[in-house]
Amino acid sequence: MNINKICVMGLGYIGLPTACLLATKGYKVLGIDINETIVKTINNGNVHIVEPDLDILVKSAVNSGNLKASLEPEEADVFIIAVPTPFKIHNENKIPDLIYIKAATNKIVPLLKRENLIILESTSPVGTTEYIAKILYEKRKDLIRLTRGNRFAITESKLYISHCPERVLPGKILKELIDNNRVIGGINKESGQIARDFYKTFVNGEIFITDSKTAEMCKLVENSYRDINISFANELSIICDELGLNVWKVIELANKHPRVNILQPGPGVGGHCIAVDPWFIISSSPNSSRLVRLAREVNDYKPLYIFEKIKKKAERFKSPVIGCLGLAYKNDINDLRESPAVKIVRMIKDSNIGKLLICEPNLDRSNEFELSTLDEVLGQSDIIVLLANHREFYKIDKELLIEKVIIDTRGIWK
Ligand code: SAJ
Repeated sequence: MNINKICVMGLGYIGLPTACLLATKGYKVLGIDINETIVKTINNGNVHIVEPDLDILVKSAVNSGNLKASLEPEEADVFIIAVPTPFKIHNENKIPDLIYIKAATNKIVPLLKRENLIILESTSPVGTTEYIAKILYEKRKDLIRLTRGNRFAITESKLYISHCPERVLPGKILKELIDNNRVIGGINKESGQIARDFYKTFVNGEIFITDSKTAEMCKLVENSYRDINISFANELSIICDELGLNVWKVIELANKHPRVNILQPGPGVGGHCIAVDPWFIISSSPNSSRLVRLAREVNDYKPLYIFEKIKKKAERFKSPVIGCLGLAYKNDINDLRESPAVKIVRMIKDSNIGKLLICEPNLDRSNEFELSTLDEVLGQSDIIVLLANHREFYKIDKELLIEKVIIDTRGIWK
């Protein structure tokens, strides 16, 4: 299959780096986003995301003429869908919301031609790739045929449709896009093979082909695995507090065992992946996913636990100043999605337990909170709460922390 032009639907944390990488490989790439400001920013060679080296890559991709952003897709050889898959609340349960996937699919429907390759990169509940195929079947019977009846089976497809879940770690996206192994799930054998040939042109990692449902489940399992392991570390931190032990030391020593590798406790689990994706497993198998749900509950409880700790310390002061370091969901990024730090800061703000100061070096400003400099926070606070282990905070002179109450949720001053 001869591939020249690629449309990337969604220019977020996955879509934008992917679009840039493909542009630098010589493909003509059109990146699509529903946000006009994002489209303009990218066409000016700028970025709306903090990610190491992404700014340089966007600039060179745009300058080369191979990357353009637009609100509307055009005909292409490959369509990559990299839009968000949030959850919504339904009868008090968190269920996947496929609204953006549906919208992106509907947008490309009239543009599709024979032999187009459609790739879903968004993390999705099991069955979503087939759901896309069904939407296409309903609107483009000239390109795709299904068997009659309820059972889904493609009898003939002039399109190749595959799921290739993204696996990159925010903070290391550009490296991991190239080096990570990939799992590709086709709706049929040819779809998997054609998608693999395409990924081989820009991925150094190994590529494994399977069916689309297995690939979807595989991605959900990866993030649930991490969620469950972090929840163990978070639970240990609460137990060690009760026993008066240093959890960081306990974990460090336990990890000296050749088969033990406990992760790090923190203020909770944030980001748009690990805090969200396990719910896609829970919603499809609610009675059987007890451990997956419990891990979510343990991790979701941690911000409240930290807030209670701050509140207790604040009671010692007449009019305490509480300085919070970090708002992002993890180190050295500006992503606030599902951030436990934001939840904790909101609780402090709403409770009036003291004056709140916040430093987030990766943000110029926040719409919700007033931000202070690191010097202001260190100079004025009685209580310092370390919420994100940003590189700037490791450089803090420890002398400045003497005589302050320290709540270090990340263990950088252990
Ligand atoms: N965290 C801890 N303790 C740890 C590790 C992480 O508290 O020991 C917290 C972080 O502070 C953060 C959250 O967990 O709040 C998630 O951070 P992360 O670095 O573990 O992962 P993400 O969400 O940035 O990216 C994950 C990755 N998945 C896995 O490692 C299995 C990435 O490879 C995925 O591509 C990404 O989700 C995604 O997009 O799904």
